[in-house]
Amino acid sequence: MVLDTKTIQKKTAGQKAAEFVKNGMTIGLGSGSTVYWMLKMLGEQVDQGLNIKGIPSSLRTEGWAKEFNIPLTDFSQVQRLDLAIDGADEVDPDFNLIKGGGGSLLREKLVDANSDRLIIIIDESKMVYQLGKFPLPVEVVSFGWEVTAQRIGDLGAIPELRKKDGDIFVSNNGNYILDCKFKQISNPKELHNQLKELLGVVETGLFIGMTDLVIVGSGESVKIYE
Ligand code: ABF
Repeated sequence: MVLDTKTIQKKTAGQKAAEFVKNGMTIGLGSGSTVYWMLKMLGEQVDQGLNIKGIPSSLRTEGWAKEFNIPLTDFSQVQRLDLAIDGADEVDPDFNLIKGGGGSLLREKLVDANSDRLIIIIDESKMVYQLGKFPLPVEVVSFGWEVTAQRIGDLGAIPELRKKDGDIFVSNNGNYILDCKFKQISNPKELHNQLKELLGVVETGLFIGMTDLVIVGSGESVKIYE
């Protein structure tokens, strides 16, 4: 199968990230198509004897991890992860992220925040000077989502209820996602705090001050930023 340029970048970044996984580690397994390649590589390393456990950040990731024979655990067994590896929709020069394009932002944040180290893996298109071109996913309680959307609108956004195949998209946690288009996000931390204060908001796709290392697929190689 011939892979397009973006897919090659995702694959290269994902495979590189797997090199950071060491024997005995408990790993946070992020979500998305770049993470898929990391999981595939990890599966090969597990076949060769690598002893790790992973906590998946979405049902889709859980399915892939099982397909690749990666042993899984959960937060009833493990309080702290050694390393989390996750994708992103946008990354700014300060390593602030927009995540949640795949709809798993809450579980991703729980996994990423409870890890000693977070590596973000992306293709080149995800690097931006300022966050906000990608509509910010905000997970909200389904009850009264219309009112919550109005309050988010008061902050300067145009929120759109996420749908999939014509139906309302429901997250792995039973919530809705509002994709919020802001003119610009000049202060991600402040915006995150303002959104979190709104009743009905469960979590935002802004991941601030969490990332330690960014691996960007570039051609057949990678660029690493830390
Ligand atoms: C998850 O997957 C999400 O937070 C993000 O939306 C997406 C990353 O995109 P990709 O599929 O391009 O890796 O990490």
